[in-house]
Amino acid sequence: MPVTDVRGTDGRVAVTLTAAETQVPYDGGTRWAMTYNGTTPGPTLRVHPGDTLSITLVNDLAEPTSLHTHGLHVSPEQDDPFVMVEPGRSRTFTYDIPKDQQPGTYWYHPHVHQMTAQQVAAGLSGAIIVEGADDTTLADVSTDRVLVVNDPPITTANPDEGQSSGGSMMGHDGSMMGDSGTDMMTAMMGRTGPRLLTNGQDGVTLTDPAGKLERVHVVNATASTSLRLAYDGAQMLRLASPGGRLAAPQQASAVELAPGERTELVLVPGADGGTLTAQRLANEGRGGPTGEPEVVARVEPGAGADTSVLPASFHSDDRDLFAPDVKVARTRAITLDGHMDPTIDGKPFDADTVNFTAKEGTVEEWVIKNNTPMVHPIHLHTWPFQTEGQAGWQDVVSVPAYGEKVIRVPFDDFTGTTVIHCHILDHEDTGMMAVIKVVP
Ligand SMILES: [Cu+2]
Repeated sequence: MPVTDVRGTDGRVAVTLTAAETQVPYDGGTRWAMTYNGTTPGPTLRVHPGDTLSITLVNDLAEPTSLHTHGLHVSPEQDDPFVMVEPGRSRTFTYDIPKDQQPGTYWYHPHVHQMTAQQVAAGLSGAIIVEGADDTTLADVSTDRVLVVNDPPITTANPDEGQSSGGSMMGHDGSMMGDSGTDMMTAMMGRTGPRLLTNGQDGVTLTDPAGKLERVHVVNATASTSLRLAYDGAQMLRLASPGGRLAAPQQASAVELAPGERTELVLVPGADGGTLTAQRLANEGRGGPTGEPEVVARVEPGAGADTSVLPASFHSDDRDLFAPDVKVARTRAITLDGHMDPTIDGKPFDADTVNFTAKEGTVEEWVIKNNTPMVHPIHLHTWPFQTEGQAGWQDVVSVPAYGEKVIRVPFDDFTGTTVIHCHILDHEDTGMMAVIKVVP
């Protein structure tokens, strides 16, 4: 089933997304999924900086759901992780996409504390592509694709049915269940499905005239799995970090994406095309590869030939937050603790407690220290940041087991209250989330 595009006119993009349990086509039959408008992933929303994006979320699920526009630099009032839509209800969310929003690949998904992992794993996700001037040039020389990768349960019915009523009980495997209805092993390791799917299928086939450049926007929409992408065609070029375009395309032999992260790649086909694969990385210890590489996309040469070339440079936000002249208003030490019950600074998530207060217009340095044997990919809403030693902008930072990462966050443009959390969504659901308030 192809992923549909939603575009707007005159600076307005409007869409209704109906979340529901659906049977979707899979492997010659069907499988159970949670879908937006009957598909997983949901439609790709294509917007421009300065646009108004209006999403009416209709909840036809049997449980609350919500909406988060991951990576967009929009106000916490508009992208509010505390607003839920109850079953049978609907709500319209309006997002004013700023004029300085970096063109790139973003995504939307539910953000319901204690249920985010199961809803995202079940298929509730879709891409948001912010298009700028370079996208017009790129569209002339490449074929644009959106590849949403996830690893849902492959099943005929809701695997969490009857397991989310609270209290502790025994899981399918005999292990104890926590309050969110998830067995403790899953809560600790993060849930995975049996196969990586791309746009809901076991890999997609991309056919174009021989030599045509394939530009792929890849979203890691898994609930808990970091991925290593590799390509065996002639060449793979990385055009963007998760938070926006790089100044120039970079040749890459592999690209790692934490859960929630995105990339934009150009696949240069060889004479026989090429195959883009993803290998899962462990959430424990050194985060090494586990299992075999799985097919994301096969590039197959079709009729005709194409010799287009990529632009040598792009518009990018080239601010360097680690430059010597950047004034750091505050340095904060943040610790990731707990193994069975992961926490931030030792405190489990409480929506009514502000954990961090920052001042609008300042740059903060966060030293994030991980005291656990697992990798934690930490995501901050609203404000993209830079990570020491990494190119470009990010909105997720993977902090290695017993290691630390340093990020710098510019709290530009908005005040308000939002969250930081682990994007191993089972960790978010069990408490590895904190409230941040930005004040004038
Ligand atoms: Cu985590």
